[in-house]
Amino acid sequence: MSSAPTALPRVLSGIQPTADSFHFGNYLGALRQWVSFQDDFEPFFFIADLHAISVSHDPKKLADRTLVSAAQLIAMGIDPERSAIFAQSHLPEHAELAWILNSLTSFGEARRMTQFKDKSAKDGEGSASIGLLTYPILQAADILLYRPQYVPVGEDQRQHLELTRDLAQRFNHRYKKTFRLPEPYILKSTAKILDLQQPSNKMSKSGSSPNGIIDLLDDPAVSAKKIRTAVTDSDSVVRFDEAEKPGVSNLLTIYSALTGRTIEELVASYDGRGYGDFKADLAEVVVDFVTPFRDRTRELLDDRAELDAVLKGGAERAREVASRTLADVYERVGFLRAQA
Ligand code: ATP
Ligand code: LTN
Repeated sequence: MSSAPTALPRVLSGIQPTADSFHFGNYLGALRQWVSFQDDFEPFFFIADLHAISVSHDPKKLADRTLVSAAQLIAMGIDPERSAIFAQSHLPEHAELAWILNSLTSFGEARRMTQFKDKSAKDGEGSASIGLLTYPILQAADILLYRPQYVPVGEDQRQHLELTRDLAQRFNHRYKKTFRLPEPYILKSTAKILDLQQPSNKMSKSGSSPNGIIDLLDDPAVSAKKIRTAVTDSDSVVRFDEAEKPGVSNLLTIYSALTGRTIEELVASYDGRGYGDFKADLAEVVVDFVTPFRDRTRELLDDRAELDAVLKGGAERAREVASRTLADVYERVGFLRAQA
């Protein structure tokens, strides 16, 4: 069985269940790398439902979105036999370690995080939740509990990974070496997929307009139309130039990532052909990718008992590791040991 002890280095990552579907930014920026890490690492992948409530959320949708997230992970190739797939809220260890790390983090350090600044600017910092402020500290706990070597994420998470390393070092220094310093794994070419309508911004569940984001579970015909109407520029030359042609370059990045064809090859094959053909072909590539993905996700959602079993098994495997790390931490911090 895959739950047998293994000497492989670990990989860990998480994603929030903040929407009804993942999008191409999530997939190309992070999730695809999760899939390929399964071969040579012991993988832990979780749905960050505790993080999802740090901004306003609909409690009636959270559980369903957690299940849809798990189904999508499996549909894209995360194999429950090899990877522990679990819901963050099923392991109290995450919140427990977060509390301890809260006590090691300064207020100024948390407040400087770009994501906090961006997300709290919307309604004013004074009304942002403390959960949004301490979000990266919970993320550090998520990671450090498993002592992973790599954390595959998109570019927007780099700063949170740096804080995680700082906190690990601080704890190791103040108490005793306990945590491994994790390395972010950020694939440069797809680290930041852009909004199709506003290619100055990243594609995002919370920030993109409906036409700027391609959801993996969207109707494929709708996704095709979004590609065909993506913002480009007026010179009609297919060329990769992120500064001058961010819209076209973003489409080239997506095209190349989905087909394995290099950017140079694509640029050469659309030489002199204009944007119409280019967008129509990419639309087809996207449809061919999302159609089986959507069908598989639906099939998985039809077997609720099986999904529950996957999450239960994943949580058990995760707990074996997380509870051991947390016990070390409690001992090192100096808490009185509870008697059995
Ligand atoms: P939200 O807008 O609600 O913050 P999000 O769309 O940014 O959500 P997350 O759940 O925060 O999605 O991110 C999941 C993973 O996807 C992270 O590793 C993140 O770095 C990556 N990611 C998100 N958006 C992009 C993007 N546009 N390009 C590349 N990677 C991305
Ligand atoms: N903040 C991450 C989600 C996340 C995560 C983690 C990623 C929560 N905990 C631990 C990697 C490791 C995001 O993608 N927005």
